[in-house]
This record gives sequence, C-alpha cells and structure tokens, in this order.
Amino acid sequence: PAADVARLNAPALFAPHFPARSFASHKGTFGSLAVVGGDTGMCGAPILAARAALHTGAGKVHVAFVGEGAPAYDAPYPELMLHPPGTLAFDAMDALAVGCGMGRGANAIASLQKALGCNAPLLLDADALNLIASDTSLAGVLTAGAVKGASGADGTARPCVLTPHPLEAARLLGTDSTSIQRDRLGSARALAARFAAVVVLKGAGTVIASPDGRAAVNPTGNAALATGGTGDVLGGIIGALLAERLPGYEAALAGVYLHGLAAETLTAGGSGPAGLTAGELAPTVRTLLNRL
Ligand code: B4P
Ligand code: MG
Repeated sequence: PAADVARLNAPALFAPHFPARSFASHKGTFGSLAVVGGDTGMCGAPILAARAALHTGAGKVHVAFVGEGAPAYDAPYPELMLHPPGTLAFDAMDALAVGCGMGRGANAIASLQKALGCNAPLLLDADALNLIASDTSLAGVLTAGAVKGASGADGTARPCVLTPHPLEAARLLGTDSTSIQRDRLGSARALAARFAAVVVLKGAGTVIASPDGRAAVNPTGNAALATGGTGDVLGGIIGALLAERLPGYEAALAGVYLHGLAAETLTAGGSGPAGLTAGELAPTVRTLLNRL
C-alpha cells in the first residue's frame, strides 16, 4: 500500500473508533485490561499505567505483578485489582499491556511468554521489548502470533502495539539510538515490518507506523513529558484503548495524541514544563477524550 505519512492534526483520524457510551452500557462493554509488570521494587510503573487506563475509560483494570512484595491494593485508586505473581488468568482479559517495570528475571520471561500465547490484543513496552530484543525465540513467538495466531473468524491478526523509546528501538533493530534518531520514520517502519506490529517510536515528534504502510507523526507533546513514568502512562492509555476494542493503529494514534495534548494543557495551566508529574497526565486525558 502507498505510504500515508500524515501529521496527526485531527482527532477525526481516531475519534470515530471510540466506543459509544450508551444508556445501557456496562463495564463489560468497555473491556478489561491487565497491566503486567512490576518486579520487586518497581511496582510504581504498572500502577501508573493502570491508573491511566482507568481514566481512559477501560471497564476493569488489573495489575498482574511479576515480583514478590507488591501491594495488595492501590490506596488512592482502590478501583484497581492487584494480583500477586501467577494468580491472574490472562486469557480472561480483553487486552494486555506488558513490560512496565517488569525487569528481565525468570518471572518476567514466563509472564511475557504467557501473554504472547494469549489471543488478546497486546501492548509491549519497556522490558518486554528489551527481552524480545535479547531473545530471538521470544521475537519469533511475537511475529508468529501476529501473523497467524489470535485470529478471529475473519483471519485477521490480533492488534499488537510496541512502544519503544529510541534506545529500546535501537536494541530491537540491533543498532544505536543515534542511528534511530537520524531516521525516525524509517526506523519505525522497519520495526513495524520486522515484528508485524504497530510501532510507536517515542520522543519529541513521536512516529506511529503500521505494518500495512500507514504512518503518522504526532504534533502534540512538549518537554514536560521528559520525566520518569510518562512512558508508563502512555502504555496504560493505549492498553485501555485496545481493551475498548480500538484497532491497533487508531489506539496508538489516539494514545500519543491525547497524552501529548494533556501535557500541553497542563503546561498552559502552569503545571509544566518543569515539575509536571506523570500521574497528573491521566485526569487531563480523561477530560480531553470526553470532549472528542
Ligand atoms: P529508561 O531508563 O528505559 O526510561 P523509561 O523507564 O522507559 O522511562 P519512561 O517510561 O518514563 O519514559 P519513556 O522514554 O518510555 O530509558 C531512558 C534512556 O533511554 C535515556 O537515558 C536515554 O538514553 C534513552 N532515551 C529515551 N528517550 C530518548 C530520546 N527521545 N532520545 C534519545 N535517547 C532516549 O517515555 C517518555 C514519554 O514522554 C514518551 O511518550 C515520549 O514521547 C514523551 N516525551 C519525552 N520527551 C518529550 C519531548 N521533549 N517532547 C514530546 N514528548 C516527549
Ligand atoms: Mg519507558
């Protein structure tokens, strides 16, 4: 298909894919998401993602921790359901977001393998990407699942979205981040082709590339996002949109657009660019998506 590189100027590209919030809707209508990650000492990353998923409108949000010693509940967000390692059935979920603070230990590898074996739409970030970059058998499972697995009756592949920052993209392509940054569009496209997945190459001017040839550069966002945890929040947003049954490319477009616009909105109100915290983004994402 012909390349279609557009600046993502208008929510019209993705807004029609959001689910209707009809009078008779219930939480099942808006899908269940599991955020999988959080090795011992890194529990905050999946919690940030899960909180963002709630504010993005997912029906039910779970966290499946990979490490021991995780909290039993999230006091400020008791709506979240938190699970110790190995206790949540991934195949009961409508989408999985894997990798935030996950580490690269044995439980992380086992959780990633389990997720890759499920039929649910998948978002892979952070250590899920680092594990795939360092293990060709995991990469093979990902590619095979995207091509033939998880297909519905219509034979289409399950949506899969990868969200690397430039260093993670470099690991996946076996190069360095300078080379990635020199050709961001080409790098995102190469990753999309190699892994048969929608790729979100993060950083100023985030590039979204689909294996079908579509690509876009996101115009929203600013330096307020250059702080720890904003990537986890983006993963939770896109994961929620997958649970709400948006196609992978549209979920990625919507997620990066709203995440960046939230940073701009908060900055205009004086909460940035210095000192914006990642967790502050999510309530503003909620306000913006309700205005679409
Ligand atoms: P990690 O230590 O792996 O960082 P992380 O845990 O993934 O952080 P987090 O999840 O919060 O942020 P993420 O980048 O996922 O790696 C960081 C290292 O990777 C850096 O030390 C550096 O070496 C390398 N690296 C990362 N980003 C790089 C870049 N852009 N260029 C060169 N090297 C880089 O997600 C951050 C979110 O904020 C994304 O959505 C991103 O698009 C957005 N964002 C950040 N700065 C922005 C900006 N100026 N404008 C618009 N959006 C921005
Ligand atoms: Mg990250």
